[in-house]
Amino acid sequence: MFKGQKCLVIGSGISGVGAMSMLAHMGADILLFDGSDKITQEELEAKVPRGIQAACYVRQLPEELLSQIEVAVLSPGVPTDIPLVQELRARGTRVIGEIELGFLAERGRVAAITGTNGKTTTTTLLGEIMKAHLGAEKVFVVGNIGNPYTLEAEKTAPDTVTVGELSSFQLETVDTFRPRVSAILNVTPDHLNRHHTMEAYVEVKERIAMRQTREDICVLNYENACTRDFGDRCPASVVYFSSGRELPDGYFLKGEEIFLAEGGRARPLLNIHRDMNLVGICNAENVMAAIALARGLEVPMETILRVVKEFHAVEHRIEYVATKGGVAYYNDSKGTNPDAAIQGIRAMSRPTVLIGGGYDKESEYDEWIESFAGKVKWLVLVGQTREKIAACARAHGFDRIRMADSFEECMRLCTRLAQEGDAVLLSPACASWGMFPNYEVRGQVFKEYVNGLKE
Ligand code: UMA
Repeated sequence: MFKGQKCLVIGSGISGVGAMSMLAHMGADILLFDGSDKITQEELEAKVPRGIQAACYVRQLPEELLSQIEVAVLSPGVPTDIPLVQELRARGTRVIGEIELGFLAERGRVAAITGTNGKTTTTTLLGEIMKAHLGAEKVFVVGNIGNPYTLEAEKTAPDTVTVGELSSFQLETVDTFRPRVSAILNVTPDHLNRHHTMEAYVEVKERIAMRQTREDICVLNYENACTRDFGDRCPASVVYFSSGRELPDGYFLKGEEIFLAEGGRARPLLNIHRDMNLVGICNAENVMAAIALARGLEVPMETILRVVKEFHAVEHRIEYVATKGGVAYYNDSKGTNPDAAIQGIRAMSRPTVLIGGGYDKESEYDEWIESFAGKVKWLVLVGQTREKIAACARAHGFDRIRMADSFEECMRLCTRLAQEGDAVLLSPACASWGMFPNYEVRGQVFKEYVNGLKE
């Protein structure tokens, strides 16, 4: 496959690097393109992994080359409607995403997880369960979590399992991708600047199950209208989970207990307070999804529950940092959209000073503001979206707002506003871009500041 073919890799981030490595092993003739107006020819050439030959093109691809390209591999961050991609498609060139390329080399079973929120926690937890069951060397955790599929796919074998966190960006360009088990945890408005409409965003998420059949399993959230409705048209066998009602079949949360129901008979599996180190209903949902996925991969329930009980929060997701001067600090930098940030607020049990704002993804903030419900004492805003959020908050009658010009000023304000017994929560409802390279760095800066505070 691809031997001797001219393959164009678009994007020189970690996905592009993974794609180049895999294509090189396949004997492809590689071209690397990056459209960034900040990158130089030398910088792009330096991105090509050692030992690999690739012709590099910055910003402009020579017209005469376009007709020679046989396959184009897109990085997730590259929108599928940019002129270059449209032009290639118009010429009949095969355009695939980096995930699809990885799948072409897959020899084992695949578990794929998507959803607006909860993906990383569920993926990490399922990865841990599979490692406990099969041994760490037989499990690959890949995708949006930060590890390109194409760097691992060639190591797979019939007895390995690949656990993939897939974003909507990645699902846009899958084609033959068929996971043995999949999950759509929830779909709420996000990335509308890329997908334009909610309908398009939902459709893209559903592509995770597009090639599945009744022999495969798709785990869906009964409490999310989008995923519940998808159950009726999903080609896979559906397993539902619910945090809001008892189900005759599937997993549900009742009081503090998670139950497994089969044919109308339910048995308790674990207590979300006693047996879990994760906080919030959203995490009970993530745990139910991970259990359902692991069961779909034939892991004994005993192993699953043992791992769930030992599992701790993923970094940057409602992560407790420290208590300083009686104030508890939580890092939820991964709260990059209003829905994720709502989960962050729900998980707080103290009066909260909330940090919001960042890159504008054209989100609406009304529901997030409404979820403050007496719990948020102060809203400290920073970044590109701060005026938009402030206007929305005032329209909802919330005016305990402070503005910060920098992240550091924002931290100083928070420590001044918070009193003993309060919480400070970084859960900004916006991406970090513009202020930080990614949410990880934003969370790291927050934690460093907190850890540097006096006791
Ligand atoms: N580029 C172009 N043309 C464009 C757009 C981008 O050439 O039109 C170039 C950029 O100049 C840059 C490169 O593409 O050089 C970047 O590619 P990329 O944005 O796909 O970044 P990668 O480093 O390959 O990382 C991607 C994911 N990034 C995005 O989806 C934006 C990572 O998810 C993922 O971890 C990684 O692949 C491995 O699978 C990050 C993310 O922010 C964490 N995801 C979003 C989210 O979680 O909300 C979806």
